[in-house]
Amino acid sequence: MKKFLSVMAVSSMVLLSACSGGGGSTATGGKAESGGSGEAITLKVGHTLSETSHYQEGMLKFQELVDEKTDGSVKIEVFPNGSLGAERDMIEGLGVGSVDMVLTSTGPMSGFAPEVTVVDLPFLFRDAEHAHKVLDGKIGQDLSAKVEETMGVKTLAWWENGFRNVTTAKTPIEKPEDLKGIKIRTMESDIHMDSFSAMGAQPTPMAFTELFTALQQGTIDAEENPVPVIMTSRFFEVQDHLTMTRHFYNPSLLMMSQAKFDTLSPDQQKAVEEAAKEAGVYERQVVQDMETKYIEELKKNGMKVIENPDLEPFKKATESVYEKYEPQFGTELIEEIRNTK
Ligand code: EAX
Repeated sequence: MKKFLSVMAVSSMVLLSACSGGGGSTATGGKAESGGSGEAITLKVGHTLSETSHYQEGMLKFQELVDEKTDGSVKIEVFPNGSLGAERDMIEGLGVGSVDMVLTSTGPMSGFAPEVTVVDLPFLFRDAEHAHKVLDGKIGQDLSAKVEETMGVKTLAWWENGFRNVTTAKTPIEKPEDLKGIKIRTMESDIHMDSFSAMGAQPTPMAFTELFTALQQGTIDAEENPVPVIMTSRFFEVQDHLTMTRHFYNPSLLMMSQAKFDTLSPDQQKAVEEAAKEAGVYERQVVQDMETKYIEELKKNGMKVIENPDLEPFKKATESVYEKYEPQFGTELIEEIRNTK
């Protein structure tokens, strides 16, 4: 996969630089300055969520920080709403030069860098603080390095989508048995699909860009997402019930085309990486604030919310997923994640 991505990237970058007169910049002092041409380098970043989402809030902060840290020599152009494609398309685009950056959930990554999907295991993280400790420590660094090695991309920072919860059109979900036979959309993630099969549901993998229409047409009964997504993508218009199962913690990765990253000066590279990390800390706080605020908003918009379901039956129902995936990830890594304090 890496070889394919790098070959495609080289050919497309040659083509692109021929069109745009090339980039490259020398930098002096603490702020990266524009290169010989004096023109700013513009980096396009795509994500699938709306302009009011936590991803977009984080992106606006990232845009501001990059402009500031590079003294305007690098500009970030944000494309929300899947306007550069669904997450899988954008991840593929990194390798062929059609997309400079993508902010994606780890869900669709199983087709590109399966090692990173250990974070997608059900009920693996106690809370957001636990997840941040793991991702910001050696385990998160190792996972990012594996993504770079496997895919030939540059990982800039861990951001956050949040803890995922089940919504349904008509059926309140109080226990796993209530999911029996329910057609639920999942991300294109083997672990997520296996988890819902284990709970008796009928998982249907689908890109986020198709989800609202599928719910509206009733081709699926249910979906699962963090509260900020349910609110800002207006799923309350097509889903009546929300149960705070928090069954998966869903991190997001801000990734960049390696070929594009290599066109930046060392100072510009450092500035972009710093901005990505600082904006990620900001974005995680936005997620927490939105989760608190939006549960009440969702109730006001007519959703019936089960806020504190008994999670033990859901955890028990998904234990078989660990039996299947532990050999792939290794018991040691899973235990190390669980025991991170
Ligand atoms: O990464 O696909 C999903 O449900 C994700 O929450 C969305 O794409 C944001």
